[in-house]
Amino acid sequence: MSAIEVLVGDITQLYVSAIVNAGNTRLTGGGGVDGAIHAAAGADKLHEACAKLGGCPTGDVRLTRGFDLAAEAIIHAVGPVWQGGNRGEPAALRACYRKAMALAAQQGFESIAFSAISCGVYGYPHSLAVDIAVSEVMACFNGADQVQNIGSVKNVIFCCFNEEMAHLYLDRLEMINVGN
Ligand code: AR6
Repeated sequence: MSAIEVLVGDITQLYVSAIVNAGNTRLTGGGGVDGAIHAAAGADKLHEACAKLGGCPTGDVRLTRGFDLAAEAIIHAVGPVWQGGNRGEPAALRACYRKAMALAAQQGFESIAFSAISCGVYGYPHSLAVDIAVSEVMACFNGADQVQNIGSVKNVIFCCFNEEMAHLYLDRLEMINVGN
């Protein structure tokens, strides 16, 4: 049985196999959730691990250990900067979710918690980003065409920093349930 949950809280505190960071192409750390994850994981250790990866293109993901986090691993996703929606932003954001799920399955992870990639300083409209997040994860669970099988992944958490964001996820999930 697989499950999707929506939580309000600090992603750095979650006991899961992997948390998904919203990073930048240099993987150098920054503000927002990225800064919080670096601080909680141990900034020096995580910086060193990220430096070895040589960056990550937009729409892609990279893996590091979780170091001092409760989470075993960190999947660093690089979401798009919102530029109006016609510069490949939806495809790049979809790719982040799809690749994070595929990487989690490949690693044999059971639980994965996503931050709201691109929904902070990168300015992605929240409801559009939530649509993509939910539909990509659902497609993975449903084994839709061209979407990697989720294998070991049993539990997906959408970790939100506030109630408003959580409601967007819950509304979207409810719409899907009603439609089925
Ligand atoms: N736990 C869960 N969610 C959080 C936390 C936390 N501790 N802190 C913030 N959020 P952002 P982006 C939410 O700006 O838009 C960085 O500098 C936040 O409320 O962190 O992808 C990177 O280095 C928002 O909903 O990521 C990049 O340069 C969501 O996390 C750039 O920001 C993502 O907001 C990436 O920007």
